[in-house]
Amino acid sequence: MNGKFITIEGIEGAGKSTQLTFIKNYLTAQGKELVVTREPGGTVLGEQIRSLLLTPSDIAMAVDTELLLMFAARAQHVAQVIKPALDAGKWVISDRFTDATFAYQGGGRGISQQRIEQLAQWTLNGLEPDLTFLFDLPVELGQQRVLSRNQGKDRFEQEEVDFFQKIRDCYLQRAKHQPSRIKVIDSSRSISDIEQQLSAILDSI
Ligand code: Z5A
Repeated sequence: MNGKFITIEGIEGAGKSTQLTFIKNYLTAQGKELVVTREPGGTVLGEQIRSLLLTPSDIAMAVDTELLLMFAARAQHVAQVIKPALDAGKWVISDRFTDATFAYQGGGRGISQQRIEQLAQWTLNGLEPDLTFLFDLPVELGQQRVLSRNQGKDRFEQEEVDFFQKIRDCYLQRAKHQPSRIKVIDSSRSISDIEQQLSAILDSI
């Protein structure tokens, strides 16, 4: 039997890492065999590409370069980690996947959704998450939460509020068009409220 593929999405500071731990513990307690991974990254090669993508640099990265690097990392991730795990009946939880490309490189950078769709068809061969949690909150609240962590900003985190607003809008638009797969979670609520909502959804799949 094939395993399930769950992805976690949202703007920065939405609480993905926080809730990833909850989801992992919840499913492990049910005896599911899990692979927990992330994008960009998830493989040795993918983590090297992640470093190229996230490290701030004086050299401006062309938007198409950014898009192709995301898909290069993803092609390796799917071939080496995601597909073999699902074929072996394991559950895969990925912190971000292709919805992030539609939101960040599409909504944020302005690349057409059609162009991204072409790359998705080429590299994914029909692979789609069974369930996606979209952690949603106002951009300013997400930024406040990230600031309170007191870490340096990566290349994306250096962008302005307007960039993240476009990303949030694009994510919500995708959720509106695919409501059975993409579940919107109101991340401005308390961690325990969110956990209750997540467990109810996880129990239903
Ligand atoms: N990217 C892209 O452009 N295209 C793509 O295709 C892909 C990715 C796959 C790396 O992502 C970057 O890659 C990302 C998009 C781009 N850039 N950005 N921005 P990442 O996922 O590694 O990085 P991130 O989005 O910046 O994650 P993050 O900042 O770590 O956010 P988070 O994981 O969602 O938040 P958190 O660490 O769980 O929570 C933030 C703080 O809030 C923390 O102190 C928590 O304790 C607190 N928190 C969490 N939930 C709550 C609630 N409910 N109440 C109060 N406080 C809370």
